[in-house]
Parts: sequence; structure tokens; C-alpha cells
Amino acid sequence: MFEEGYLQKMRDQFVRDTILTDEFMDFIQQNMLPMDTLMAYYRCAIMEVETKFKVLNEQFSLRYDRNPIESIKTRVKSTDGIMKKLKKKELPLSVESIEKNINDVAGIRVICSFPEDIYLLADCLLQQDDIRLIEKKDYIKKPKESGYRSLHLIVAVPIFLQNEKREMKVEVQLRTIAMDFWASLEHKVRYKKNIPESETEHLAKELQDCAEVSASLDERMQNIRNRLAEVSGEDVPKNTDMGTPLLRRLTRL
Ligand code: 0O2
Repeated sequence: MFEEGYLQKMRDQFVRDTILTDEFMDFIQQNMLPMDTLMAYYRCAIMEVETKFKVLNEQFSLRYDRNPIESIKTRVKSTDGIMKKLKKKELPLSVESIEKNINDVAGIRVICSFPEDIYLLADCLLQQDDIRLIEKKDYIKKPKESGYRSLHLIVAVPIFLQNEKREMKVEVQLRTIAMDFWASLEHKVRYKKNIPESETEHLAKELQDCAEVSASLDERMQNIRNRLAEVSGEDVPKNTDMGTPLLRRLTRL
């Protein structure tokens, strides 16, 4: 039998050797307070953007008697995830570097029922005068090779602190329920260990195929919804097509 103290020492040694590199430990020790502060700012920025979407959902519910948003998920990237990204991009490990170079520390995912609602919500968010668009990636119009579809926006939003106003970056991912379902399955497959190579290839092909089927289902459901609105004379929100001046401007980014 080992003594508890010995076991604890072994556990600590294992964690140090395999999980926490010296570089990582140094970073944590030197930057603990600034890092905690920065993460708190990102949490505030998430609250600001999440509230904006909740307000829009509420307004659409009152005005058009429907909710464009099915659900909202938020997360602050883990310190480990941030470190891995900095290392991968060969960027300095510092709090300043995180704020300058990592755009997705604060993440918000907005899940909609229909594809047109994605553009409608993006349009409404970007029209707000305290939101600044930094980058837009439209993986719906141009899906990734994997089949991944979503609209990504990197926006800067102000947060108001005791004596200062700070602009923080937030990554907004907008997608349909079907796109979200696909992405979570693909994520599971991607991070599953011990899958033989032949199987990986087969699964990747299957997933690409599912992405196509799922996109076509999204389109058909959108058409049904539009037809329903048309025949019932429903009041529908404008600016949902890509022909509006604002969205035309966005597509050029
Ligand atoms: P997590 O855990 O979701 O945060 P960049 O941020 O621009 O430097 P990149 O990779 O060019 O890096 O950004 P991209 O591709 O615009 O978006 C990255 C995020 O989109 C990912 O976050 C995923 O959330 C999602 N994503 C992008 N491609 C795929 C894909 O093929 N499958 C799935 N399931 N999700 C995808 P992270 O950083 O991977 O992690």
C-alpha cells in the first residue's frame, strides 16, 4: 500500500509532466490576475451580445408572432484552448497577444430554425451602432470541404466598466438546427480516438453527403415556411434576402 502523501506527489508529478508544461505553468503564474480580468471582460462582452439577440427574438415575437432563435449557447474558450491556438499560430504567449490575436475567446452560437433567419439576425445585429464588424465568414454560401455550414461574424462590442469603456471581440456563429446537429456529430467523429484510417475516410464521405442532404432539407423547409406565410398573408420581416444594401455590403467583406 502507498501512503496518501506519496500518491499525491506522484499525481502532481504526472500532471506536471504530461499536462502542464513549464511554459504553460510560467504563463499561468505570471499572468493570473490580468488573465482573470481579461476573461471577465470577455464574459461581459458575451452578456452584451447575448442580450442583443434575446431582445431581437422578443421583438420578432411581438411584431411577427414568431421566434427566429431556437436557442443560444455561449462559452469562453478554455485557457488550454487559447494556449494551443497561440502555439499553433506561433504567436507570443501573453495576455496582450491573446486580446490582439485570438478572435474567438468569447463565443456565442445562435441556433435558428430557418436559413433566412440567420441573415436576418446578422443584419439586425450589424445595424446596431455600437457593433463593429471585424470579419465575416459565410460557410453557408461557401461550405467548408468537410461540409461545415454556419455564418461566422467577428464583432467588436463595447463593455462599460466603472471608469472606462472597452471594446471586446466576440465570435458569433449563426446556424440552423440542422447545421448544428451536423456540426456536433462531425465534432464527435473528429475527436474520437482509435478510429482506423479506412473508417475515417468513409465517415468523412458520409458526413459530406449528410451535409448536402441536410442543406437541401433546410432549403425545402424554408420554402414551406415562405409559402405558408404567402398563402396566409402573414406579415413577414423585410431585409431577409441578399439583395438588401446592407447585406450586399457584407458579402463584399
Ligand atoms: P471550438 O471549441 O468550437 O471553439 P481562426 O479562429 O480564424 O484563427 P479558423 O479555424 O480559420 O481559425 O476559424 P473558423 O474555421 O472560421 O472557425 C473556427 C470554429 O468554427 C471552430 O472552433 C468550430 O467551432 C467551427 N468549425 C469550423 N470548421 C468546422 C468543421 O469543419 N466542423 C465543425 N464541427 N466545426 C467547425 P474551434 O476553434 O475548432 O473550437
